[in-house]
Amino acid sequence: MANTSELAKHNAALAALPYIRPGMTVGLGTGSTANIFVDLLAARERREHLGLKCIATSENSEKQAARAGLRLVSFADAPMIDVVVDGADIVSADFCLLKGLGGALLREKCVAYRSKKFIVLVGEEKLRRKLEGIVPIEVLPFAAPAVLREISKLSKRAKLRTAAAGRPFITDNGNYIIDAPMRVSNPAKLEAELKYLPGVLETGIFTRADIVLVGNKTGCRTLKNKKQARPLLLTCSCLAKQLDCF
Ligand code: A5P
Repeated sequence: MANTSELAKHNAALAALPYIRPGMTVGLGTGSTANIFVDLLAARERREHLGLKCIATSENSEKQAARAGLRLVSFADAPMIDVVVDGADIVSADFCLLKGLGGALLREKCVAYRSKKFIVLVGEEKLRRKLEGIVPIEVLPFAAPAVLREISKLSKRAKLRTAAAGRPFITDNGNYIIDAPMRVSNPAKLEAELKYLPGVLETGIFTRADIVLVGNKTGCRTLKNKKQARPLLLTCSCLAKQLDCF
């Protein structure tokens, strides 16, 4: 018999399936909840032949999706991502997230921020009024000591993530991660300020989520963000018009 947390993950993943329609390009998240969604999606693809294209956010999710028979594409074949389904570590009341405890934050953000709809799967225990917790920050190994010194001014307990035998944890992109416990009062501002430090490649602060599916042991409730974020491609086209580019 599955425990409550597993049931909650399963129910959230199940609730994401109706958002997937034939021919869509689907971003596949990383982590234990996203894994459940990938298996459910693959089973539906086998049953219904939806002709989905999938873009993975980590080597793990790519391997899992390939094993399950989903068709994988890269950004070269996916000019627009219809929907991304991923987990999160913390979700605040204003639909901001902390992600990256699994170490895949950089590719996760590359995919999520380029999607038309970003769906997040969590259990009740991850909901908070304000964003607070470990902020993972992916950094270039060359600059890691400098970035750690700088980030330590914001978070005294910031430290380099380690793996086996105390060696630095290495991401799929060959980088390090600094884990910085913080209370984030202004997520958008902190996201931008951290990105301003040379050597910081990405932060686990996500300032967009369109739908949060909150699983529990008997079902799932849906939180909808009324503020619709625009995919980056549209934002860039508007910017180009304003700046009179091209
Ligand atoms: C991976 O880098 C993370 O962002 C995960 O999406 C997040 O840690 C949630 O993972 P679980 O679904 O395993 O809790």
